[in-house]
Amino acid sequence: MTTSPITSSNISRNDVLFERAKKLIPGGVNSPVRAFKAVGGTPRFVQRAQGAYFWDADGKRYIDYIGSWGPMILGHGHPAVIDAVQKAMMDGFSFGAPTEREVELAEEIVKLVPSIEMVRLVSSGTEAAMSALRLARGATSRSKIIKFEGCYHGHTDALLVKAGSGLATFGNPTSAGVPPEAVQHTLVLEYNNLAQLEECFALHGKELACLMMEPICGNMNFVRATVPFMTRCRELCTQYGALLIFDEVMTGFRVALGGAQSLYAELIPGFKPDMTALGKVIGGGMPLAAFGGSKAVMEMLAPIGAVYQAGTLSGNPIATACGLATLREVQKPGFYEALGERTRRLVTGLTASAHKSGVKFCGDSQGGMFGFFLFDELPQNYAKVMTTDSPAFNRFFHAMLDKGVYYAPALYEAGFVSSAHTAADVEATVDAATHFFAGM
Ligand code: HOZ
Repeated sequence: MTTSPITSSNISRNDVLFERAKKLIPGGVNSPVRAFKAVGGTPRFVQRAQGAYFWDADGKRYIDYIGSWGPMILGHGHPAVIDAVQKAMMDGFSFGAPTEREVELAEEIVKLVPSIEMVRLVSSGTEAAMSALRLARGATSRSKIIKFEGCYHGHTDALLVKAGSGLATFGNPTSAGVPPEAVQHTLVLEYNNLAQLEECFALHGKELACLMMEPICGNMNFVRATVPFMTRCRELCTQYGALLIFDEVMTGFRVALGGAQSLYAELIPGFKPDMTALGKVIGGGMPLAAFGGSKAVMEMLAPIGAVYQAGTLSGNPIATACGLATLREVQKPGFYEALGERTRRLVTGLTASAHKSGVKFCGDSQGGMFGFFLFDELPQNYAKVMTTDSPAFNRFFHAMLDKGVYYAPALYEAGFVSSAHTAADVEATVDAATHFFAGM
């Protein structure tokens, strides 16, 4: 590894690296939200990570509430995962031919997510959502799609409109470079707005290939679809022959073993989506994602069906080993109960501490995923999330960063707790926030 010359010990190595990076990599980062553009300051360059922590280029330790934006549900460097990856690595990196591990991972996914009868492995959440969309269009021979404002489904052209996550942070309703033709079939509705949903189906229902949604939206911080809204999404899709696609890239194996769909199935009798996009946790930190659904729909994919989809690194042997080891750990008894309890304690602790200082604050969590807002009550849609006092959020972010607590550097992103986070980590986080709230 080459090191930059540092002439004074006062110069942060994060700053040095950021300057170097900016000369070569647009914005100095390989994914925009990492750049700290919304919150200001210098991104932390990660040197190494273990358990619930990572250390930056200056050797400072942080309690990590991003966990690679979701995948690290076991924390960093879990021994069972390291072992599986090391063994897989010795057998070869990539073959471009099928392996037994892909079959094993498919078996695990099908076992854990009842709506999925068949699955295809891909390399990123963007690819999973893009492929699910193409398959839905192929399966229905229709073009129009519904997406919701604030939901982010990766950076496929047709879905890159009024999206949350990095796009929201940069204040763009949609990206430059997306031709109007690419989004002409994309109907964008307000999340949790029943009247708009009814009206849209009444007008376009018979032309709709699918409705794609994040059931718990982690790209406008943390906003749940209400049960009546979800019920109507399902009913209307069934009535008009459109496919209901759940983007569970964030929520899959994160909010519950069966994903967010298992939670809605507990509340809505017989509920299941038609297709699901998965990512993050199923790769355990390696580039792996998937999309799946009923056998009838999935068999429309090449090489059996007419919908083309492919990838050189799809089902990569090391990534599948990492994902399999991760999925085996999360199935251990009590895993989600303990994770959910720890995450709840974080959110209730922060809320109580803010309220003690008279600061408006509310939060929500499910399993190991959480969000919080500087509001009195939880928002239900993107327009409300957009009214957040972002300078106050940014001050909170930096105060926490100084104290070694790493939250997402953007108010539109959910946070993640891993099984490696201890009660002491949560307590230290709440203590750090208490100081900030007291001075607010
Ligand atoms: N799209 C991710 C946040 N929702 C960001 C991924 C990254 O920057 O690593």
